[in-house]
Amino acid sequence: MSAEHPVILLVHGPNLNLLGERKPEVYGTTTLLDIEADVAAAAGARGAAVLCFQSNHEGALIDFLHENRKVADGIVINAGAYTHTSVALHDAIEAVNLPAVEVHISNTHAREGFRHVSMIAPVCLGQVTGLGRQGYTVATHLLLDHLGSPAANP
Ligand code: CA2
Repeated sequence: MSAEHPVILLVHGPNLNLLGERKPEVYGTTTLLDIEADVAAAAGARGAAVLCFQSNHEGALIDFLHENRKVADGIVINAGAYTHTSVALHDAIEAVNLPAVEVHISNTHAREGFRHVSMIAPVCLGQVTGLGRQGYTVATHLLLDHLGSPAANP
């Protein structure tokens, strides 16, 4: 953990390992690896490092946050469907006491009613939803701005 070289946890929840394989009309053709590379590039240009993690299991996501709470400065998280259901993930984000930005590739507010509710939004700085792949870059910069990390040199 350091102000000069912050560490960001990039966390993905269930089914997001399959990005790019199906439902391009909703999630585009970007893969999870593409997204991880985008975030690493945006963070790297500002001297930050990224630890990436994806799981289809709620407890594994929580364990990852706990295990890395002392090395990390902030979180970018797309919790997938757990966004809408997981009180445990809400509590974990609160418990690790790190600033978090919630990301969704699709515009969850333009979809089914059950996707309009986020259990984790109250413990996040904010939500970036519906901006596709670019939302992650926006979220990364928002988080680094919040952490006081200097902008990249042009
Ligand atoms: O838009 C998002 O990023 C979501 O977090 C994606 C979640 C969904 O449950 C949220 O409501 C919004 C689902 C990810 C499912 O990923 C798939 C990947 C490939 C094929 C089908 C689904």
